[in-house]
Amino acid sequence: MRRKLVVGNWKMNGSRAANAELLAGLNAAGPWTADVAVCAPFPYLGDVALSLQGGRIGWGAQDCSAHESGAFTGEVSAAMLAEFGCRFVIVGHSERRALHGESDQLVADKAKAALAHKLTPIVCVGETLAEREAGETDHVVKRQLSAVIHTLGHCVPQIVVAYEPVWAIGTGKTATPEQAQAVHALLRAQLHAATTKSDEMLILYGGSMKPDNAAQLLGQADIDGGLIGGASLKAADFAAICKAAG
Ligand code: 3PY
Repeated sequence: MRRKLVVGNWKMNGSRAANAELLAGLNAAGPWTADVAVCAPFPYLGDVALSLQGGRIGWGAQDCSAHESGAFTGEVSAAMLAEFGCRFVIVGHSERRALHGESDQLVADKAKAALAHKLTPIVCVGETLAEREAGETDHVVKRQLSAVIHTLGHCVPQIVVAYEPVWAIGTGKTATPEQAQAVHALLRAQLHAATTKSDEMLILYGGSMKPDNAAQLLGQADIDGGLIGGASLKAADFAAICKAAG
């Protein structure tokens, strides 16, 4: 039985005051049966750690460098995130793939760097609308996950996968539970071919998951939780999704 995981992806939102209010709201709303975490922008990780330490909500970042240290202006290493108590780091979000040109191999290298510092990489995969309409969904997500599987080898069971159809991000559109389940089952089969532990691995759904569609999505056999964008910025909405996962 896989325990569900709900992770908030705050993206480039928030302020110290707004975050404090949001986290106070979440601390007051839990506990939930599901595991819960928030992934905050880098500068806020110290504040987030202070607000959440000793509690049941974990935290993480939204990206990390594939490098250990050195002349990489603007980059943040996995070792630095670990120093701030991060448990998770999102890698390969479609916004980074599209806006920062991140390749499948770079995403895989970031996942490897995260694991080297005992962080759990949440590896995002997903197709664009054009790819879906061209019937390429399976090929695209398998290609993205394949780079990670080949790079991580026997460490693959230590990652969390997130299926985030690009056409459902920031558009208000959501994959139907059946559409999402079909891709999750495909990803599970791919993991199964790579590791005997595929049944224990978490595959999250992301892309406009909200309180009113969470229960249906989370009720699917291979959907083990959510990576939540906009709805993670409101304590009541995020808490409702965490409750639906329980
Ligand atoms: C969204 O739901 O918009 C996301 O991108 C979650 O990562």
